[in-house]
Amino acid sequence: MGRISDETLNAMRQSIVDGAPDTASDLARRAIAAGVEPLEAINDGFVPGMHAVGEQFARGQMFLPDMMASAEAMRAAMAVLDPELKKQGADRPVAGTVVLGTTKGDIHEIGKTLVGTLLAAHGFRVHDLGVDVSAEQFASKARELNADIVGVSALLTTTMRNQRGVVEALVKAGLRSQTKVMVGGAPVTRQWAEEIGADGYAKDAMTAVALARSLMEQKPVPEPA
Ligand code: HCB
Repeated sequence: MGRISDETLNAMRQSIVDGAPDTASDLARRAIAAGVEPLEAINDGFVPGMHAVGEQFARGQMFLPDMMASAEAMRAAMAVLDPELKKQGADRPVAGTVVLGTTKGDIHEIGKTLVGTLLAAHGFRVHDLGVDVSAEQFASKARELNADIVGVSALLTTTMRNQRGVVEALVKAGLRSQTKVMVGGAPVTRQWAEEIGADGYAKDAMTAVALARSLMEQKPVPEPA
C-alpha cells in the first residue's frame, strides 16, 4: 500500500475547505491509482477538511452555502473511495445486521454513510435508512430485519435528544433485549450514550466497527429449539 505525502493530504483537506468537488474526486482517484488505503485518504485527508469547515462556520468565517459546497466536495471524494472500501468486505461472512440512520430533524449524512460503508466492509449487513429518520422508523426496520444493532447518528445538539427517543421506541416495541444501540455524531459523548441508555458510543467509523463487533459478542446466544 502506498503512503500519502503531506502535500497530497493538505491538498485533500483544502479541496474540502474550498468546496471543490472536481479537485476532491481527482485527488481521490489519484490516491487509489497510487495504491493508497482509501480509509487513510478519508481520515487523514478529507475529514480534517470537514472539521476545518465546521470550525470556520462556528467562528462566522464561513456561511451555509460554503458548508454546502464543502459537503458536495466530500461527497465527490466519497463517490470514488466508497466503492473501494466496499470491495474489501465482499467475501466476508455476515458479522451481524445493522440498521443505521440520522435522527429526526437532522440531514447530516456524511459521517453516518461512512460508518455504514466501513461496517459493510467488515462484513456487517447494513440497512441505511438515510437522514431525518423517526424513532418509529428505526424500531420498525429493526423488527422487520431482526436487526442486531441500531446505529443512530446526530450532528446537532438539538437532534441528539432524539437518540433517546430511538432507545425508547425499541423498548416500546419489545425489541430492546435483542437489539443493541450505538450512537455517534459530533456533539455525542460516551456520557450521553450512558445517560440515554444506549449500549455504546463511537467517535469515528473505525471505532464504530470495533464497537459493533464487541456488541455482537455481548448478545445472548439463542437457546437451541
Ligand atoms: Co452542519 N452543522 N448544519 N451542515 N455541519 C455542524 C454539525 C456544526 C457543528 C457546525 C458548527 O457550528 N461548528 C453545527 C452544529 C452545532 C450544534 O448543534 N452544536 C451545524 C449547523 C448549525 C448546521 C445548520 C443548523 C446550519 C443552518 O442551517 N444554519 C444546518 C442543519 C440542517 C439539519 O440537519 N437540519 C446544517 C447543515 C449542514 C449542511 C447541509 C450544509 C452540511 C451537511 C451535508 C450532508 O451531510 N449531506 C453540513 C455539514 C457538512 C457540517 C459539518 C461542517 C461537517 C459534518 C461532517 O460531515 N463531518 C459540521 C461540523 C462538524 O461536524 N464539526 C457542521 C465529517 C464526518 C465524517 O464526521 O462527525 O459526521 P461526523 O461522523 C463521524 C463520527 O461522528 C462517527 O463516525 C463518523 C465517521 O467517522 N459517527 C457515528 C457519526 N454517526 C455515527 C453513528 C454511530 O452509530 C456511530 C458513530
